[in-house]
Amino acid sequence: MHTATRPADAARLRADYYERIGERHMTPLWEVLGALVPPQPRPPVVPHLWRYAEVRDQVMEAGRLISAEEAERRVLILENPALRGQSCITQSLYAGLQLIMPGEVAPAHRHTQSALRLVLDGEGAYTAVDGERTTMRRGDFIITPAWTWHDHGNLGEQPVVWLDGLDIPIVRFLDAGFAERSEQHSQQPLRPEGDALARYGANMVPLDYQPRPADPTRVFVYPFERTRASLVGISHGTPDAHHGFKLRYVNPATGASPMPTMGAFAQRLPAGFETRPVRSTDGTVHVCLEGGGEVRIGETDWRFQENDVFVVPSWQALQLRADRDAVLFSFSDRPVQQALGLWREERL
Ligand code: GTQ
Repeated sequence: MHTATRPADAARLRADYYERIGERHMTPLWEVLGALVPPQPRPPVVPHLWRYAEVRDQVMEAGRLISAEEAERRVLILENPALRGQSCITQSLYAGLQLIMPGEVAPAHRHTQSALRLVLDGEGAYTAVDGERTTMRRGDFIITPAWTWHDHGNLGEQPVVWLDGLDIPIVRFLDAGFAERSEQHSQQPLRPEGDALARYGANMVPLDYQPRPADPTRVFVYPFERTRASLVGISHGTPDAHHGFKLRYVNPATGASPMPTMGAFAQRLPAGFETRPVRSTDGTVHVCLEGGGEVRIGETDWRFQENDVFVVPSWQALQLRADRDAVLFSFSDRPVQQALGLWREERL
């Protein structure tokens, strides 16, 4: 005869069972399935905005506490408030503010992590990538693809600060990180400044250059002057309701993102323009380069101005309003998601 198990007994039986299978390093899927396969993204990440005017003094203070030499890279990591201690701004992206003082060198090294820089404050610094230097000017977007040698230096008289964006969490997740320091403290220039841009960044490439689809671009600087001119050049007619006037940076030889793991974007919002809410699966870091306004992420509103950095978690609606003509830079893991067939966007 069938006897119904009382709920309390059932719970005890299960708890006992979980404990016994646990001893063999097994656990029941049915307790976690909803969290493992959620109906839509539920990132642990929270939206956040770092006001440059509020953090600048503390960034400069690092310049008195440690040298670039000793630090190797003198950077304040922008940690997502919900992921403290994990050195990341979203689950897949790292961001930080790097400072280099006049006369300093951040020594040459290379790693399998890809890096991008967005120059924010000060003049006179350079980044060298595989033997070529580029002078860092405000708004310039500079890349150091995986395994390229890079060092930074400051030949000017002002402290220079830029935003670093790296795919550190992706490489960590994949356990695919390698790094090494160069014997050359500061790379000996092999080519004059501007060589890569002339060869690969002027709608032409060398005759025998045949990049593979996922190769990073040899163009390692996208000067802000050019980006800005393009944004102004497309600012006739009606802005896109969700994005304003927005372009994505590409590897000019392939049309793919400049580096395989991170995509980057520049957008212009005319004064008074308000975007309609849009959400996408790529959590995104934004930087205000010009102007200012208001940003709404999910339910939170912030005012932003020049050099402020904010992070939008996956699948949270983003809405922007410009008080003054605004130019924003942003980056995300979109190319990874697109390569895997995962990327989605919803225009609300
Ligand atoms: O400039 O090479 O923010 O290696 C973190 C790791 C910057 C860099 C970072 C790095 C760098």
